[in-house]
Amino acid sequence: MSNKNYELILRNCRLLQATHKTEIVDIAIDDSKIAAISPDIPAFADQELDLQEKLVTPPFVESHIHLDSALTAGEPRWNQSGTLFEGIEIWGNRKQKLTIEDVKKRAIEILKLQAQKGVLFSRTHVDVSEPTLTALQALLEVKETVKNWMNLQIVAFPQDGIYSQHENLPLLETALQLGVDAVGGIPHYEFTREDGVKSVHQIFELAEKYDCSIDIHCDEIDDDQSRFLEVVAACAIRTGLSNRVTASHTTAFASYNNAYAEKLMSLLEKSKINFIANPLINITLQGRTDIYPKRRGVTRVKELWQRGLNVSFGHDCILDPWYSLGTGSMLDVAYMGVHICQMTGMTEIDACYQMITSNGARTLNLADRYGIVVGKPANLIVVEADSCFDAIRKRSTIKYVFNHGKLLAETTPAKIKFSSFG
Ligand code: 17E
Ligand code: FE2
Repeated sequence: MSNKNYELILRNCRLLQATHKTEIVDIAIDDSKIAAISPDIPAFADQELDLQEKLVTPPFVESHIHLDSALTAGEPRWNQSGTLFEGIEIWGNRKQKLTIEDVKKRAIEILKLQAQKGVLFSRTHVDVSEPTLTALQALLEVKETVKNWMNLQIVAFPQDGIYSQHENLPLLETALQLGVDAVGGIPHYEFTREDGVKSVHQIFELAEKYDCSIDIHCDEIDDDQSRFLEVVAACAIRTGLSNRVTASHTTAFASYNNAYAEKLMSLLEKSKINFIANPLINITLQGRTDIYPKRRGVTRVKELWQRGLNVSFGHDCILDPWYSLGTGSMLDVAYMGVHICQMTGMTEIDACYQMITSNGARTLNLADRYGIVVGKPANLIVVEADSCFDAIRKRSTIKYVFNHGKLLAETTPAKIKFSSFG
């Protein structure tokens, strides 16, 4: 018997091995890191917890959210058409009333909601086509405030387009100087196709100048002629920035003809960029100009995944002008993804779990700090399930959230008591 004394040992954890398989192990935690993983750790700990063979995985990664607009649904009015464009118009109105306190309060409320549901890494877009940069200043403060329990990345997102007004480009550059993690864009919303292409080149120049990642809202429209993804992929290949580049949404990819889609896929494979689909929002915002048949409007998730490209799922919105629902639960996101991407096979459902965990971590470039591996920070979640399939099917409760070896949140599953069937 070893005389080693750990701070904490989690006994009987169901840990993921290769796809489908799990094994029961003990996990020892010391000095906020994972100190040992073994079927039976013969040691003492200051504290031990028997997890009774529940699923233990790395935390969820929320790879795409807009915290600045979260919790503003209905202000000043509801989105009647349900389109992206009406959402942008309503937000254009609401954002004139932003204050630092208003943004901070809503953002922290959402981050707490996420943390409680097992998210410890989150990437938010923040609108920087607003002359005071209030939302950005607030979120930079929030990032600092939450840093001990939430790893927050910020993308400077020019919601109104880079070239729609003269001041937008300088505003974007000021945002980068203030220190963000990534630069964003919205090429399909620029006035012309030429402006859209130019905006992508501009974004790459800025990323190189400020040494940051790229995460572009790309082709978020049902227009089969919206083809900025190929420009993003080509720029990624030419600059070599590949794994720091992400194309979010790419909903038009679902409308491209298959001959073009096939050619594009080969380019994407060369580019090795990351993709983020937002199933809850894509199914809601897209298809609005269709009568019947109505498009699903989600990008070719299954095909990208089959080609070995990195795809993650994001929530995108929680109660905002684009989406009046949202719970913060990544299992809800994956559940919708399984359905609208038709990823209902057993390995496909497991892949959808990866799309809310390790694939998101890859997009956010978290390799040094993500995963249940000896030596890494002890960030993990305990799920009331015995497989990833089970977790998504039941959208299980996240029983414990461990952050750097400390219990951050605990949720007790609802108890149901029948009185009588008589
Ligand atoms: N802005 C945008 O351009 N697209 C979205 N899906 C959201 C905001 C939520
Ligand atoms: Fe978005």
